[in-house]
Formats: sequence, structure tokens, C-alpha cells
Amino acid sequence: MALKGPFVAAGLVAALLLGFGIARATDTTSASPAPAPATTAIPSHSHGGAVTGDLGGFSLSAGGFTLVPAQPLTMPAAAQQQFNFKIVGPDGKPVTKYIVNHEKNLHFIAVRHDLSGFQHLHPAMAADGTWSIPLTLPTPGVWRLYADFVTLDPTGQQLPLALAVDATVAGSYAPIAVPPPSRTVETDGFTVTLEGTPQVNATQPLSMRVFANGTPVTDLERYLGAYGHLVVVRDGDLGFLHVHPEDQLVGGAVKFWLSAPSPGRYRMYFEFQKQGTVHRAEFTVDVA
Ligand SMILES: [Cu+2]
Repeated sequence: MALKGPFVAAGLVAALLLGFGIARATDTTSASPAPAPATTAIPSHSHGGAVTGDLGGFSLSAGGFTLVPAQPLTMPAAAQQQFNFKIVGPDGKPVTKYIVNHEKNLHFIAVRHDLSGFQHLHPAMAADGTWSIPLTLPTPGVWRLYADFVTLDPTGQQLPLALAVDATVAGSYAPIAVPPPSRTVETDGFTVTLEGTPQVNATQPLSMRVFANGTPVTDLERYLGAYGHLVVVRDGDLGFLHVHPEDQLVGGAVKFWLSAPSPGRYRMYFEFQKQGTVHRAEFTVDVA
């Protein structure tokens, strides 16, 4: 496929073809995901791997665009501070034109380097292109801060990007081992199960089911336009991808389509909403 090996959501196929102009070559080894419904907004899915053909979130710059923090990258633990930054474009000017992607112009995600912490936030942009978010990093350690957005390249093509910067929180760092792989996760009184096994360079279904008291939850709500959001971070280099499921629930499950860029261990942060509250289930997945 044109996007070599990134995790890609099936709904992406149509969005990519229509929205990003990237053809998807035949992948004979993979299942054929159904095209996204025509009602899907374009582009409705971002994914950090679109530009390089692999995971994103490795560097301050990609595709001619650079994340420029406005303050030092050392922060106190558990203290809220305003985190400001700009995205500077190939013309040297702050970007102010973004394409709405899942109801937001920019998604801001923080992950501690040992993958033990996760936050998904939505900064506000001032007219001059300065993004601002009240940020509290709760524990010492190095945190990767991802800015996930879609903008326009100099030719006017939509360009999805995941730029990243590391911030250090002072204090005694106690790394937490990544939990072993499990197909069942308990969170906030829900049980979330994972079905499917990602493969390298072969698109496979990956479904999440949410249960409460052993009963399937049938009234999941859309959060930012989707029944689920999946942020995938690779253990070892924190390579990043933010993917979205099929537009509708499939047999009650939130169904993603994924292709792994490499063997290895991944942490998958699955967000879903019920009764107005967003919950998160975190899975460790080993790809052979
Ligand atoms: Cu999302």
C-alpha cells in the first residue's frame, strides 16, 4: 500500500482516497475493509504515519512544518502551567489554517516515556497561531507531547502531521514496566475486550467491546465524532498514530482496521464515551 506499513484505520481508506489523494495499492494479504460511508467528513481521520509512510511523532519537524514551544521544556510535577506553542510552516510563519479533524483543529496528546501516562487534550489557538493549553504533567519523567493535526502543504494539499516534543518533569523518576499483553482491561467499572491481532504490513481488523457488569454496553456515544479513538504508541521509540474506527458500530464493537509498521510492542490507548464521560482502556499488544 502507498502508506507503507502504518497502522491505518479502514475508514481511512475512503478518507485517504478522497481527502488526501493517496492511493492505496492492493494488499493481497489483508482483509478488505468496507469503504467508509459517504457521510464521513473529509478528512475525518488523522494518522501520524501519513507523511512518512510510517508512524509519526518522532520529531519537532516533518513535511516542512515545525512545532515551536514558547517556553522551557522543563516543568514541575503535578502543577498546572500554560503550555504554548506554534506550528511554523515552510514559509516561516505560524500556521493559522487547519483542517478540522474529528471536530478539532489540533489534538494534543501527552505520553510519558514509559507509556504509563496518557492525556488527550484540545488546545485553543489565538489569531496569531499560538496554541495554548493548561497542562498538568502529574509525575516526574520525560513526557512526549504530540501535536496531531491536518494542515495544507504549499500546494494546497491536505497534510496530516504528528509533530512531537519532549518535556522533562523534574523529580525522582520511577519507571513503570509496560504491562504484559492482555485482551481484557478493566477501567472505570467497565470491562473492555480486544479482538484481532495486528500483523506487519497486512491490514487486519481490531475490535474493542465494552461491557458493564458482564453485559455489552449498547449505548456508546460518539466522542469527537467517532465511537472510539485509538492512539497507538510503539514501545522503544514512541512512534505515534491516532486512528479511528468504522463509522458505525459493528455487531456492537468499535472496529478498527490496522496494519503494524513493524514487529514489537505497542501500547494502545482506546477512548470511548458513555453518558457524556470519556473513558480510556489501555492495551499492550505484541506484534510478532
Ligand atoms: Cu481520534
